[in-house]
Amino acid sequence: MFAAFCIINSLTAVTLPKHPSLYQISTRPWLYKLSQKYGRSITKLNDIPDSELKNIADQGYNILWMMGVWQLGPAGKKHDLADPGLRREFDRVLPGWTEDDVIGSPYAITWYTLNSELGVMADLQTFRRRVNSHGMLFMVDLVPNHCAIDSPLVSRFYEQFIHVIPSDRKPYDPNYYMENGIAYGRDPYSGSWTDTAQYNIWNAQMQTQLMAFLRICSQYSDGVRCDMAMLLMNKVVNQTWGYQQEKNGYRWPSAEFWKIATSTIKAEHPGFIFMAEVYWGLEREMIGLGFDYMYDKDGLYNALVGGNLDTIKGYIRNNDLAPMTHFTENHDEKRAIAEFGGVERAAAAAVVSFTLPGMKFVFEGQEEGRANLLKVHLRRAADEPVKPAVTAFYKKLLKSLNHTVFHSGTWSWVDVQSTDGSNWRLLAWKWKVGNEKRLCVINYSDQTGSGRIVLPDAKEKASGGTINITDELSGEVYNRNVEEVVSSGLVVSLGAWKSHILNY
Ligand SMILES: *[C@@H]1O[C@H](CO)[C@@H](O)[C@H](O)[C@H]1NC(C)=O
Ligand SMILES: *[C@@H]1O[C@H](CO)[C@@H](O)[C@H](O)[C@H]1NC(C)=O
Ligand SMILES: *[C@@H]1O[C@H](CO)[C@@H](O)[C@H](O)[C@H]1NC(C)=O
Ligand SMILES: CC(=O)N[C@H]1CO[C@H](CO)[C@@H](O)[C@@H]1O
Repeated sequence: MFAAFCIINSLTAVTLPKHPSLYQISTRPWLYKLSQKYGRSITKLNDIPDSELKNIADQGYNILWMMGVWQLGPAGKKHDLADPGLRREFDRVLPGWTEDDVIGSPYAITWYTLNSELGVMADLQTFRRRVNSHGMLFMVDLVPNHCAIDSPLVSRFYEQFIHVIPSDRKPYDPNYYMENGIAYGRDPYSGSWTDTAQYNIWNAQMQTQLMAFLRICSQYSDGVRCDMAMLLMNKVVNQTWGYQQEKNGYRWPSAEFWKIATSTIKAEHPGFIFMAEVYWGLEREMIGLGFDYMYDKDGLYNALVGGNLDTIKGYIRNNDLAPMTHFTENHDEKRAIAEFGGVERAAAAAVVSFTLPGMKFVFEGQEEGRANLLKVHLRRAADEPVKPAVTAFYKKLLKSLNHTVFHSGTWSWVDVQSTDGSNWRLLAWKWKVGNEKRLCVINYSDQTGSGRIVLPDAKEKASGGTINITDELSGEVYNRNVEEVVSSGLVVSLGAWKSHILNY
């Protein structure tokens, strides 16, 4: 969709490859973790040691998404402490939690100014330049559907929010409305998010306000991750709030907000990245609205969680995956090890997800094998040891992925032929750029799978009738007869949930 480009604002020109890698950090919990690690208080962006940023960059990431940098109000934390459902969840995920552990959801933003715990706006600019100086782009959040209930917008601009209709009488339904009649944020399928107030994107002043927030993001970062982006599509607004809109005299707008917003910002900041959190099969419609990357949850993630190989193969073969962002975990999902039921299967899911076209998306802690949930309302997850086997696996995987062939090469599906009838268990594809080739084979099943893979381009690096094929995940080298590999094929056999990334 776009070739490598330069970000004009950054001190160092940063180029983004076609298939980039993104690292997500939950900012305040990460600072808490760093404080423990260094044995001193690290609460400001300015306090973050440069070695930490260098270490992330060295692993090959192109984008650093610092989740939760914007200003919050006291109402969020107060809400979390008062909510019996949340308190029960805190008991479950963080036994022995204290009030200090509750930090308020970063998705209940009062204003787009740096969270005062983290510093002042100038520090955000400095931090962005530090991230850029390590060769990474800097991404922040835009929460376009709602703000915190204690945002100054709520008390000043009633009409910019979805609110009660003229025939409603006090007290308003507390499941949907604040006392003043403004609706809590929600999507068409869930209950209200009672720490937030629902924007009315069909109100012209609200559109102007949201553009102003987006412009702040575009002046202080290189891209935004747009929370629940599809909630602003006119058809979704009508699905959720059609009744209120009609009774309050709002008409379905002729244009989509995102279409205007993305084109305006991209004209001002060429190369600015829009990433959408999006579900419900609406992913591809976001492309037309100007988004560069879409969450691949309903497609790949759910297929991998489900585990049906026909579904997985069908999805991979029948869709253009380049505009999608692939993850096995993020702050909204369980940790991969918990969701996929173990280290082995989570590793197989990671190899599948990160060797496909599109963006590779890793959540901080994943590469340490964390299994305990880090809830957005809390500053820490329950303690658990780092899993050395997972750390070693990610070290090898990230090293292998940190190559032009995966970032800018050409991807193609590869057929696995039968040797003993178990070839259906294996997924295979390859990447190629110039003479660099990688064959990825994943046994995404719970039993050994074998098959033959014909590699017509294996002769390029052969000598003396043989070729060395190196598995970048295990380090093992297979010396094979090249004629055989080219004609009848390379025989591969993988144990349950095992993978190869073969360099040949
Ligand atoms: C929009 O919502 C209203 C109220 O629920 C409904 O009557 C109308 O049919 C919806 N419009 C469309 C095009 O779906
Ligand atoms: C990733 O590639 C960069 C640039 O080639 C290099 O500096 C860095 O050490 C690599 N990291 C790993 C883990 O291989
Ligand atoms: C394969 O690796 C071995 C051991 O490093 C080396 O001696 C041999 O020349 C290599 N063969 C090819 C075809 O590269
Ligand atoms: C190449 C490879 O990984 N082979 C493995 C195939 O699966 C069997 C059974 O789990 C293992 O013993 C092999 O090492």
